[in-house]
Amino acid sequence: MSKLVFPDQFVWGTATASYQIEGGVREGGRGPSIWDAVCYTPGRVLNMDNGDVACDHFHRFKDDISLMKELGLKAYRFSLAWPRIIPAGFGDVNEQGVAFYSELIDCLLDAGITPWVTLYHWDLPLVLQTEFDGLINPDFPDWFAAYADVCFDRFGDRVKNWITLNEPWCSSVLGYGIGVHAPCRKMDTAEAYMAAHQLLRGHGKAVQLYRSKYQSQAGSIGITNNCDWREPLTDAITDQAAAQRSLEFFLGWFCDPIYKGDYPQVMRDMVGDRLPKFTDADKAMIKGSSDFFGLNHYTTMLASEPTEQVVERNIAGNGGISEDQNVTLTEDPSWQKTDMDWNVVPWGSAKLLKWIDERYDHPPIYVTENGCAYDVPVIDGVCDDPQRLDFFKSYLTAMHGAIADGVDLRGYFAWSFMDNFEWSWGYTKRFGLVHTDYSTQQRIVKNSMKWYSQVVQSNAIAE
Ligand code: PNW
Repeated sequence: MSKLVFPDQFVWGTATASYQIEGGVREGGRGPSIWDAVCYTPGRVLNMDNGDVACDHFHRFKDDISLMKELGLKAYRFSLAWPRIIPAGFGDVNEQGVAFYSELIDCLLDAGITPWVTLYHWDLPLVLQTEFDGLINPDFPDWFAAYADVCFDRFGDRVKNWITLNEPWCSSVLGYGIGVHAPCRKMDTAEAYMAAHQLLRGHGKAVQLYRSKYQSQAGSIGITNNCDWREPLTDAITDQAAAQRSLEFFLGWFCDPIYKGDYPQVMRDMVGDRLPKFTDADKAMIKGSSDFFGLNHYTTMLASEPTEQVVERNIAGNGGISEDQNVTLTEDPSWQKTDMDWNVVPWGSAKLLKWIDERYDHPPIYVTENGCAYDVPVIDGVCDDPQRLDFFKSYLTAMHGAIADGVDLRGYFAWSFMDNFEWSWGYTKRFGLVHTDYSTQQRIVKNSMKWYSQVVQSNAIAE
């Protein structure tokens, strides 16, 4: 049996996010977030599920970390809930919230697990939304940097890997363009572009602060963006251009400012005045503001030149603000799908990694999320999920190929450590490598996790 061995020092882990697993939303001095409000608004989340209890990780984090240790996991990416640390968004620090995360971080380090900490994974303190318009307020970067300052100050002695924002594309497009994520705005596409703009400025400001004030902590800091792959439907030059345009609207939107200093030209041309402009000071602050390239990747679509102007804005295919990019997205009927209806196309991940490598001049890349939803029953205490195992095996094999092809991929975090609250889908989509029984809070290690644990421990995939 041959083996695909990963580079030495390759970082292996799993990922979660605060609102999706913690629960304890009214405990420990936590303030409400925009997701608490959305969950209590009829029609927004399937079954009106909410994060009040979730995986009860707030109370069970020690057991969860013991399980990670038992499984030999080496790194763990999780997020801090801003409303636990600064419940009113800015101003007073909630010491109980700081103590909670401090204990969690110590517990990870005691277990020999490296923490990778995301500062913002969508749970904005509610008051920033209701009183100040949230992400579209030009003061957002100041609030975010002040919050980041507290986190660096309190946790930076122990945390050396920081991610400022998780998927600003989702916050902007799903939160403001399509309205399926908090704060569920969808009136005006200019708001989506403004949210993205202030998120990028906030990221830049937090990084500037970290690099100037906390240099002695000697950590690294970056941002995580999400992107699907876009494969041209045909070889036609117009379809190739459509695929490229779609990638620039998806990933270039957030990464061109960071690696090149401004939004992609195609976006400036097609979005016009609704796309905000960076000042020279913003450009200088944002350019070069990521020590590594954080990538969340889930699926692939086929892209082609539309026969008529796209008018419908649709979440199907994660098309973003589709009418602005004017690309037709389709799928190959032979592709398998996960419970999210997302296509399983492992080679798309290798092509995307190569595209990033070329466009952004060979950055060190960490895949900070990749995974799939499949609902598999537990029978006699066993959760046998071969589809998930195949998903991880095929994607990791493709990514290994990208490394062989020269891409500087340095780490991989499977989404997710355990089944959890899947945003507007509530608890109906199970992404976990560990099964969560929501009635008993029992964790059951799925067979895919047993396999992944072997991969992590051997730094290789057995073919
Ligand atoms: C990511 N899309 O969300 C998030 O970072 C996780 O919190 C989430 O649980 C996971 O992926 C699975 O969904 C995404 O429409 C949500 O392109 C939607 C999209 C992408 C990522």
